[in-house]
Amino acid sequence: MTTSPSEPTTTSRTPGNVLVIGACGQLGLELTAALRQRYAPEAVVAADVRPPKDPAALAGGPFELLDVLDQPRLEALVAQYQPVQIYHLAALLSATAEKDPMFAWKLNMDGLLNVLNLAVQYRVPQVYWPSSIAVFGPDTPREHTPQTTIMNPNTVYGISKLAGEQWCEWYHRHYGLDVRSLRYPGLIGYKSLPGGGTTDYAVDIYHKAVAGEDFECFLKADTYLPMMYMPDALKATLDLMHAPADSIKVRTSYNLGAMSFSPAEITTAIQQETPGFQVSYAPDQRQAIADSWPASIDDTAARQDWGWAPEFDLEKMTRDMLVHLREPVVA
Ligand code: VAH
Repeated sequence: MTTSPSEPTTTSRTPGNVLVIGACGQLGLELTAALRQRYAPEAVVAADVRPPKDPAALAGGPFELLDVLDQPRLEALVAQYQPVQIYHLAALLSATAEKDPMFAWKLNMDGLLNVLNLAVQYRVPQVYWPSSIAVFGPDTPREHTPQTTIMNPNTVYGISKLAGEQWCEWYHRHYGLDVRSLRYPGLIGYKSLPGGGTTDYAVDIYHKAVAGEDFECFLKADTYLPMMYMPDALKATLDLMHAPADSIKVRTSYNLGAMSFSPAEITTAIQQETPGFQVSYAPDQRQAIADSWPASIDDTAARQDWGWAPEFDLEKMTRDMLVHLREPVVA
């Protein structure tokens, strides 16, 4: 049962311990690697409810089994490692959450509240928690969606992310907790596979192209969605977390953009590099989710407050993805 934080626990803090919860997910694997490059590898503790499929993926530093709903276990890890940063990524994504709404709400909400309460109790200096463009809904302006606008998400995932944003702002205002957040678009990378999202097609399509197979897309050809290459997402996350606290003016979650494209456009970009690659379209239940989300994002606030600037567009991302996916797998 989630409880409010008890009296802060006095702590002696070894510099640099970082706890990544949900480290085996698409973002978690890459963010853990980036943090281990930035900090001492042994100081970045990867945690997830099950070990990584590939043991080598997180072999560079400590790994702990953790179900973020197991509050005593989470508290034991926070007390043991005394993190100066917690990155709490564990959640059910949009498509999966629609299939198990009550567990999705429990994991996405109680998991966040467990982290926020322990961060206050153990005086963890910083917390990061990802939100999503899923917080917007079908009556949100779809083009250049503003930072502050109509927000009526109609997915369980979006409802939980919108509620989570409000909790983050409350914990900042009520306890002074330095919790920061980004509304990620669809994330695309070659080092890890997505799981249960509506934007997953944009990763799967590259794998099919490299395998020399045709691809069946679960969204319509003209479905525009905001997307971002993983190196840009990692840069944004670390830039946000290292920005001076007084530059962070948004304590719900920052809009974050880089590019928008449709399945037809990413197909054309891949065909420039992989002639003959063919895509067919078979929209499924994820089409309705995609149709409720913005087509493009206004991230002026992130650019003004802490200097956000993306590096990758569709063509540059496509070249980089295909080069890396074509590299021989080192046994
Ligand atoms: C999803 N990849 O599809 C996530 C993301 C904007 C989409 O939040 O659920």
